[in-house]
Amino acid sequence: MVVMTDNTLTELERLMIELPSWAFGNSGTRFRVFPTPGSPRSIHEKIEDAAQVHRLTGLAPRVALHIPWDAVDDYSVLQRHAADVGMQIGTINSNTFQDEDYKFGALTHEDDRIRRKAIDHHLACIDVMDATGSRDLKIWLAEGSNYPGQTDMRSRQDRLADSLQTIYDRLGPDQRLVLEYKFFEPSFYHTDVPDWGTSYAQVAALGDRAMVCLDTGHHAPGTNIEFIVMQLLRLGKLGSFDFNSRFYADDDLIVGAADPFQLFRILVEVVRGGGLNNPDVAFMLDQCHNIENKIPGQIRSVLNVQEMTARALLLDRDALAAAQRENDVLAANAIFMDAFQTDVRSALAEWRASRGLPADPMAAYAASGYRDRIVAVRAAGTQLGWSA
Ligand code: LRH
Ligand code: MN
Repeated sequence: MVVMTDNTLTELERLMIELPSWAFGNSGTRFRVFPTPGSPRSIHEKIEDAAQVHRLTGLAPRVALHIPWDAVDDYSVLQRHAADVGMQIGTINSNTFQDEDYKFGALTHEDDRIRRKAIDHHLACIDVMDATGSRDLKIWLAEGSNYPGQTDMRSRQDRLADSLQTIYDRLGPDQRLVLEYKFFEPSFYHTDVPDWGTSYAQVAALGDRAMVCLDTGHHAPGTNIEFIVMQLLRLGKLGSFDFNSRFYADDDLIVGAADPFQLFRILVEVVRGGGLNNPDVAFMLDQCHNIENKIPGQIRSVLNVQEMTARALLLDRDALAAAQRENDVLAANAIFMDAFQTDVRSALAEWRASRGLPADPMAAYAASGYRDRIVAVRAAGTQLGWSA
């Protein structure tokens, strides 16, 4: 059985992963949203489901909201409900990708009325943050074009910078905005924030409380994502992760499921760059469980991040640095692979049990009867999906 050092256990003890409210609702493919029995009918029920993940793993005390999907009349009531089930409300996500007016853009739109509407939506999201005590406003923009010549990419960047400045100026002293990039979809020719460089350029122009959000599913195939992680940490501009995994595009699959080695390599750079348990670098999941049950899907996800973090912490840095200095290529790679190939699962199970948590959270959830209860209780009413 692998022995985990005190330092490793201390770091694992502090690991905190924010859950996306929308992962608990029905989501789907571009062709169909498959309803799942027991799916939540309200943001309150989404938060109750998120609380199950935290109760069984001790890893996920915060849930991110998406506005307007999770909009309510009184956020202090929602916050009290979250507190009642042991949860906090985290990142507030804006949404300018489902409104008719935003067909040709929102924060980049040529029409001042439409741009103002999109800016006002973000200001309303900051009002929500004031009510929930959330620190981060996460902005992902679906804006771009589908055909060359369709639009002027340069002036859109200028309008985007202006819109973001107006939003940034409204932030409170303890609030931040994180700008998420994505290389394509729903736009297929150009995307206004397609890569880390564009997000960095835009947020660097705003100020210290504007950061980059890295969604692991938003890169062109073959991209060395851990290099981007290294660089953004080096620049002090990595604000948050949206963790998930993919085989092809923005598949939003369970983090670590499609490429566990990539997740390991990313977390090695997080640890090396001082990004682990660093309050400046938020860990969040951004996934959709289209065919698998959602709560165990989220449990599996946070356990995958915990497991790969443990392996990254086991990397023998001194031996690696010595081999790197010697340009001993094979030795360096062997040291790196040794950490990745170290099976930490039974040590983690034992450690969970030592902290009063179930050794096997997946089995504990299956045995809890929670699923049968929600299927029965939620048979009536309308399940939530990702539509405004
Ligand atoms: C865009 C995205 C963004 C969310 C959405 C649900 O693809 O990653 O982070 O707003 O998914
Ligand atoms: Mn995302």
